[in-house]
Formats: sequence, structure tokens, C-alpha cells
Amino acid sequence: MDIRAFTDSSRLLRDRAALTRRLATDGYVFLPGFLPARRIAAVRDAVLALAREAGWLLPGDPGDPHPLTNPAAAVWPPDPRYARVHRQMWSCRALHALLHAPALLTLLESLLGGQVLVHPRKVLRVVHPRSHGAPPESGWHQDHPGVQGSPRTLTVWTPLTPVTADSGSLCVLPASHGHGQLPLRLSNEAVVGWEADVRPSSCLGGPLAPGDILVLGTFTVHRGTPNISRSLRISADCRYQPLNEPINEGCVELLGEPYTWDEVYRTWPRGADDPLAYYWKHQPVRAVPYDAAPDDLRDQQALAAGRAGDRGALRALRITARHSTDPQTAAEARALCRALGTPPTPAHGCAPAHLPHHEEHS
Ligand SMILES: O=C(O)CCC(=O)C(=O)O
Repeated sequence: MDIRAFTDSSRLLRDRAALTRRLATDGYVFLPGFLPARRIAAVRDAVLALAREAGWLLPGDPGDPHPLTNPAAAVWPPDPRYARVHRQMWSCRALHALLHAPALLTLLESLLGGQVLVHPRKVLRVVHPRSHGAPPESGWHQDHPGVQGSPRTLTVWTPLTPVTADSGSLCVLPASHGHGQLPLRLSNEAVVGWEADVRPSSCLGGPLAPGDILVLGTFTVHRGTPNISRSLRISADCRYQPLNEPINEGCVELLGEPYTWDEVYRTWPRGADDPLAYYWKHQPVRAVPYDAAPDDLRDQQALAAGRAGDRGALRALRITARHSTDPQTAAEARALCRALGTPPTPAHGCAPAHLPHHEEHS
């Protein structure tokens, strides 16, 4: 795959109409050094301290942004030991505060042309080296089928550790947002078992520094690439949408998680009195139920491929077996896994099929 550099749009920060036009044309804007390195370092150091405490890192300089990981301690979702550490990392107040940075809010307000709702459920991705057995990354995807809510939603993705040739990163297909929701194909190489049915020969990517941000539309096709280094790749992402448009309740509430917002806030110095705690309760938020139709379609696609003996459906079938809300569909997915010679145990890194953005290396 030919990987070309993102176009630097910093010059357009002085001309917000031109920046908005560029986003509309390219489906993304890249703004190097937009966030203060000091704030990024504070989040990264907090995450790395928890990784160190959990034994995920080999002994070394605590200030090193690329500490080596400890292969002997490698655990993945759905292992509860992974979930416990990731939850502590994700709960860090500094992570949530970073994604509410005033400069970001001003930028998003100008790109969206009005008041912005910051999605409460932020995403922290801690991607372990592939060589230690880490699960696959998100394949090519659009955020909209999982995120739902406003079709004008924008994603901000920002690296907390330097992105190098080996760390892997976010790759983007420019101008891929203009055809609405794309069909999906089954893929054992994508964490959720499916990816957008695209076969690009080139994409945008390459080295990024902490503080750089990528802003993507919710239909812009992108993917995570493998971490072939020996350290963690850590990044954060968050979605922003017009305040007056509906939001999927799964992007607000911690649905499917074994913990509550109250428990998260208990770890913050000011607890639920923190101005960021339940901030959305003071806004006119219109939360709507998640629409499971895209998942049902994917489950049926996986079952049909499984019945036809397609081993390319295995990851999707294991995810369907674990997450389908229809017991008959889940039972058939289990039976098909066995028939294809694989136990229907949860695929490592497996996550709700519909939420590539909450995938669990996240
Ligand atoms: O950071 C990654 O590895 C993938 C990010 C992603 O897929 C997303 O933001 O939707």
C-alpha cells in the first residue's frame, strides 16, 4: 500500500470558511501541533504509569514515551485483567479534559457552524505490539454505522505517543465520504470481523507527533494499522456533533460496561462536583436508542457465509456468537464456528460488533 502524507491545513486556521471547505472536500483536516504538548504528556504519563503498575512495561526510564512492553504480561480483552487496567487508564480526568480543550471546542464550533455536543464516551486506544499477540486493528470503516446520531458528527483523533514508521497509526482514504454508507465485507483481519468493502491502492498516513490532530467526517473511511514496534501506541479520540441533533444513547451512557459514570467520577479529585462530570445533563441533549439494524444485517451476512463454509467469516461469527441479542442467531453462529473447526470462544480483542470506535483495544 502506498502511504502518502496528510495535507497540513494549519494555514487555513486563519480562514475558518476555507478550513470547513477543505473538510467538506477531503473528508478530513490535519492540524499538526494543534494541542499543547504539555497536556498530551500529562495524559500519556498517567496512562503509562498505570501500564507500568500493571506490569505491562519492562523496567526503564519513566519519562520515555516509548517504553518497551513486557510480552510476559500481555493480556487482551475480553480478559478481565485487561479491562480493569484499561478502565483505570480511560477514567483519567486529564484524558477527558484534553478532549474538551477550549481550542478544540472553538475549532469544532466553527467547523460545525454552531454549538457543539462533545460525546461523553471518549475513546482511549492502547495498542500493543502485534508480535506480542495483540488483536487486529479496526479494518477500513466509517464511524457512522456504529456511532449513529448526527450524520454531521466529526471525529478528532490524536496520538499521545509519537507515531513512527513502526508504531502504526490511523490511515485515511481522502474524499471517501461522498457515497454515504458503504457496503461491508467479512474480514478476519479487522477487530470487529467486518470492514468497509474498499480495496485502495493508496491512503494517507505517516509519522505524527503528540499534539497533532486529525479531524474526520463520520463517513470518511479510515483504519488503524498494526503496531510492529515493541512499545505501546497510545491515542485518544472523541466525537463532536451539533448540539441540536440527536445522539445515540450508547455514546452518552456507559451501556454494556460493568461500571457507571458515578464510579468514574469517584476517581476524580472533585468527584461528581467536577465541572466535567455529567456536563451533558446541563445541555439540551436528545439521546435516541441505538439502531441495531446494521448489526442484524452483518449477523445475517456472517451466518450466510458460515453456512457456505467460508472461513473468512470466522471472526465475525465469533463476535455474532457473543454479541447477538437474538439467541437463535447466536446459537447458529456458535454451531457454525464449530462446524468450521474453531471453538466459539470470544475472539481476542472482540468487541460489540457495531462499535468499531469502542473496540477494545480501546
Ligand atoms: O486508532 C486506531 O487504531 C483506530 C481508530 C479508529 O478506528 C477510529 O477512530 O474510528
